[in-house]
Amino acid sequence: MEIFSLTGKRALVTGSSRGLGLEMARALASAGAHVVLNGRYEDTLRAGVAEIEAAGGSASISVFDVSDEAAALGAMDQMAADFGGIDILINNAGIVHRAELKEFTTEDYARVVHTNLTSCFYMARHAAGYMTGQKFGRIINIASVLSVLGRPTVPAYISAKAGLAGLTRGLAVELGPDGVTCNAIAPGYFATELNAALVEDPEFNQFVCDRTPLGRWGDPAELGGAAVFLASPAGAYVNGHLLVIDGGMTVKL
Ligand code: GCO
Repeated sequence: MEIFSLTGKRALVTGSSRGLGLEMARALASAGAHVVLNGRYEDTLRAGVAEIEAAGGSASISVFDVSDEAAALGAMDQMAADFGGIDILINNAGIVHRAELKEFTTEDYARVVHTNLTSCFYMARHAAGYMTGQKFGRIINIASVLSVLGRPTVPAYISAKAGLAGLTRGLAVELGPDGVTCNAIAPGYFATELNAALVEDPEFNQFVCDRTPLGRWGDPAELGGAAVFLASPAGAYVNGHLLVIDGGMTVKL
């Protein structure tokens, strides 16, 4: 459908060798975008490209660690040089560290905030340079239900994701006048590798199923449509929004 078409668009999805990132990359490619997959390991990225190409899509790889600013910005310059610009940036790469507060070190806190929040800031700042020049751009930050909720053992993750919701608003108002929108997607509990330990924990698994009105974990593929919507003409007037995709978890008392 035309309003959901991404034909001709060039997208970078960070952390897209697996999980939510790979599913969003797949969805953007099926809507017609050329998608640059990013991660730290070339082999897994190549496998992702092969899957996308087998489905008739267009994709390539860019190997870098988002926590390395120089490498990340250099890779973005390379992408812009290779494809003539950058239209869509999905800041998806993220890590989690779980520990009781008394054992949670300042180094671990800083590492999570750097990867999950600060890297999104400099990726967006650099992408915005290309996007404002062409008067078109879509920045999509992958936040979390933990942008607005809390739970024990993940204080750095919560801080970073709450900050990302704020960063989204800041960028939305600053870049809007130049035709660039910035929105966030806040996933609930999805059965990804990042959450493998939680899925395998019978008590946590039960908690997620009881707490979620739909009664189950999210399937990573269920995030793709939202990414396409926000990047496509259908989402042209959506700016600064936090789109919660959580099976109803955050509206349940
Ligand atoms: C956790 C999880 C979360 C999820 C997700 C929740 O420990 O609670 O790892 O961080 O990944 O972001 O929506």
